[in-house]
Amino acid sequence: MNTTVFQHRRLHLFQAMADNSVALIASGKELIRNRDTHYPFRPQSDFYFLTGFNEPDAVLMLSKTADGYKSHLWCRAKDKEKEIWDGYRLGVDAAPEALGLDSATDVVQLNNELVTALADKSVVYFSFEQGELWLSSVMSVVQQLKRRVRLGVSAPQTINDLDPLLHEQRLIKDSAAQAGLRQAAQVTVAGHMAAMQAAKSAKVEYHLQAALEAAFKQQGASHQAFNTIVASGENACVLHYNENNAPLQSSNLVLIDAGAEIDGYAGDCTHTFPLSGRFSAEQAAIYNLVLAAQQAALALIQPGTPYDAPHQAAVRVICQGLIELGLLTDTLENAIESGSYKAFYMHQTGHWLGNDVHDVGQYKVNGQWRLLKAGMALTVEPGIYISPDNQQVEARWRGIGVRIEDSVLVTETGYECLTAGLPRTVEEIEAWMQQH
Ligand SMILES: [Mn+2]
Repeated sequence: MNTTVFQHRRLHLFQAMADNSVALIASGKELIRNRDTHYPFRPQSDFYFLTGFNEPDAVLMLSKTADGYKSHLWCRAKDKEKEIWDGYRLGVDAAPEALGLDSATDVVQLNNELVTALADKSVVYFSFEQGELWLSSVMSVVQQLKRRVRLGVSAPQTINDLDPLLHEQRLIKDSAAQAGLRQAAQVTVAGHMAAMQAAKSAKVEYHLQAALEAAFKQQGASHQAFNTIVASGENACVLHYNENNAPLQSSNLVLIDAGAEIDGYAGDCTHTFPLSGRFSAEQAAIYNLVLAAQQAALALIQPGTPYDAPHQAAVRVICQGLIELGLLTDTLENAIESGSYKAFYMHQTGHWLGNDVHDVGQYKVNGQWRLLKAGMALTVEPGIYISPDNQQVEARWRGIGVRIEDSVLVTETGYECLTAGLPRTVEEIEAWMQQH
């Protein structure tokens, strides 16, 4: 493994840490699914971001003192017997060189060795999001150190949240993160293409899921970045639908929201298309309106734009369009002001994207929407969902749900669409499905 990227990231974090401080970052534990069967393990993103190390039961410690910066890892020791059953372990001896760290010891020593590690330090950082993991063990170490005060030992006086420091760093993607997101997005697009290709023969929603996820796996995805949504017809009006088991009807649209995770980076893309290969007039009208809203939002993606502005632009286009189609009886300004459009569009237009599909980083700073900056990655995903129970609209509109989502990277001059390559207009989709 090339450790340069991770060493550089750790250096960046060291520089942001207080003098005479220690940061603790855990990879996480394997979770039991039932009896002796586990969920697939995936390390905590913060840990993986700083180490590139994939094993459970590991803890990274960054220690910043007058003597300099030191990186230490607690990890599982080699164990021939356990490795026969559960697989390879890097082990304590190989870890420092393999991961570019100063030292490593057996994770069973963690609690003992923490006492020495925290002695005479002023500040301890850990993720407050994972506070329950750390609070009691760190406080127990602090108490042990306080009892040694007569020996001239001092205990840390401050416990700080690591999340703001590390998550601001993760928010601005370095070149390795940008490359990772690009790759995850390309695999994600290939999966969506495979699902479109499968539409001709698919009988049930999960047939499309199988084609999509097979393409992900074929191209090296380690996981789905989140549970795949394959929502045909009115199921598209359930935002996080993932039963994916309804029989397909050719007169319906299908909304597929899915992303491949590859090398710790998430893809995220939503595509909506007609199973028959042809949009009905109503389906095309809603689709075109969502696409226009997405284009209005995308047009604002550039450094200096407030985070919320693309959402406001999408809302305005959707309100105007719903009024013109007779779906919303309201004035434009009143629809926006009162939020009456939320019967059709009830979510935000996007989120940060990175190691996590809903990635870390503040959306507001000092109560103001933050300004977009080169290196940020986000999704742009407006939608319209007409409930099958909506008695306010003509029956021909009910049960139509459309979302169009792309992942973008903010550049110095605008944005790069990471999920480009899917047919996106009504004409492009119909032509593509004719050809395939
Ligand atoms: Mn999304």
